[in-house]
Amino acid sequence: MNTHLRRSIALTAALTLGIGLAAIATQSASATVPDLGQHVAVPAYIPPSDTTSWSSLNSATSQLGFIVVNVSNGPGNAVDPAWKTVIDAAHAHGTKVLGYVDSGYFGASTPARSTVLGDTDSTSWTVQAQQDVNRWYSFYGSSIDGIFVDDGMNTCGPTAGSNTYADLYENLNDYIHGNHPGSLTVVNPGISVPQCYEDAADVIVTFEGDAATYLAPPTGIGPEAWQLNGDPNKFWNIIYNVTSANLTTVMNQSKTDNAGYVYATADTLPNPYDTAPTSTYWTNEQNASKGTSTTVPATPARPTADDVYSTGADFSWTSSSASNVVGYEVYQGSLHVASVGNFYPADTEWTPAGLTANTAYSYTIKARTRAGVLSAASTARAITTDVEWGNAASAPGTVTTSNLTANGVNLAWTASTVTNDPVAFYDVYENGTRILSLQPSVTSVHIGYLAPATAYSFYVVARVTSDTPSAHSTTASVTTPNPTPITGAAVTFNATTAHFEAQYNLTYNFQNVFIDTDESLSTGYQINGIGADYLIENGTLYHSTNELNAFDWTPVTLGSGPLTSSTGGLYKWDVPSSTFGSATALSVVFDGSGSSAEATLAPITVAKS
Ligand SMILES: [Ca+2]
Repeated sequence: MNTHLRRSIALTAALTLGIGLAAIATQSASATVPDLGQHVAVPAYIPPSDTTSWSSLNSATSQLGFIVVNVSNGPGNAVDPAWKTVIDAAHAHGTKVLGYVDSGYFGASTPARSTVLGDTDSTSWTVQAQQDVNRWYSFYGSSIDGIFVDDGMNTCGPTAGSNTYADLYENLNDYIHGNHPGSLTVVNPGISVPQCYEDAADVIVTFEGDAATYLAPPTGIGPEAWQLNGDPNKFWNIIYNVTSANLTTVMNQSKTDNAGYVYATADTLPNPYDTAPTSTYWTNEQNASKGTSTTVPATPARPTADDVYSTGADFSWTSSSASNVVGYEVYQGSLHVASVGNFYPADTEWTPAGLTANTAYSYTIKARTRAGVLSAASTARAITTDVEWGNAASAPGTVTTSNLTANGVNLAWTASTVTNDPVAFYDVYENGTRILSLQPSVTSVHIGYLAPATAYSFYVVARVTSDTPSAHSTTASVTTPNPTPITGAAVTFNATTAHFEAQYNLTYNFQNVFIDTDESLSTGYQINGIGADYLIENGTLYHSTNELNAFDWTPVTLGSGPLTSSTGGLYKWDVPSSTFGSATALSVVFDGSGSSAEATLAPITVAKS
């Protein structure tokens, strides 16, 4: 099986969080449509086998800004050759390709989301997200142009005045930019957010929903003032169920809402992102995203480096007073590294993330009009970052390991005791490679994505604010066990309940139960000799759409469940027998996929008792 159900981008309406209500703009303020030059950006959760959709994307004009790819709620467990083909082709076409990373709301939603290791705390989600970022670049290399962070929160913090949530996204954003210069980052709250999210990512998804909601947003859903007055390149709106007849209206609304990135699709729930627009619709969408004015803005002033330090510099430049200049593009040499809003009447300011000490860099900027026309490049500003001047911290204390499983281990250390300069990060090294950079308050982590039957060594380094590293901590070594992936699989089927359970001994993004209810291979999805008419994937039951052997499913609503528990990897599901109609026997295949190599058991057949 090489396709899976993709969770759609978070359907945030279901999220039980407060909505930032500050400064909701009225939709009627602008009668005429602004001349906004946009880019189309596509959540391309499209099976690589859908050559029609991929051909459409890979024939797009330069109006296509970026696409988001999602192998398995993230990068999967290894390079997928079919995905590599479409990712490489899109990148070669000039389209930026962003890898999907789940932030799980950093565990702060209700109910709390779990990492693949089963943790719900914000540090564990940070660890998994950083590891997922590393794996996208490790698997798909230079064809990855950035990272899409799903499941963004939409309040600044848990209480008024707290910025805890926004800071978690900002720290992840800095990790991505610092480790991958020039990468484009996106965060998806799916709804308008307060301005505390301004530095959470390069681009923020401030609407994800259907056309009807987009065109007549309920209170609290429409764009906030800082979006309407900000740099359009900061905002992406995603609208599904857009008919051909409605396309122009929706695209005009996105310009009125000042969204520099937009996606309209005729596709609908449950997964509006598993196809791409084609033919006339696609052409019309790209054309509608263009600006019309060709006025070239004045060349901006040369940026000033107000302060240069070992990991960065504070730049500023005189803002343009021209009302059509909405932002600037910043280049480090020939590499585009940022879009920055025009701060007029104040000076515009920008700070890069994670420069290397004692290294020469050169920066230029270009002004950008609302219609999307760029100026000539400014005179360059050359800098050389400072040397690592600070006092190194003492090495972190003894590293210990616990809770070793086939795919994970807990690592703990004691904080550096001598810190003449403040510690900025604890860096965790796995087999000599830095895999995590953590806030200085963190001294224990649950590391995932280990391979079974494999030797690992870990040490920790403290890095102070001037980037000077400490000596290594002691090294801890472990060898992971090699369990049978799925054990204890069992099915019971009586007049009232069908019960399924299995012990999953490896971590997976998807715990699957394929169920053939008519004992016919020629109905439903074929796997290991059964034709599955139903599928349980994690906490959801699906019915096959009955297209022969297609991986195409529709959710089935149950009164409760089907998942009743998953403690320690022992998954138990109950489904009312009436759901399966007149079935007299069930043939069942248990399966796990995603972050570990796929495991698929032989069918278990049980007659109704
Ligand atoms: Ca069947």
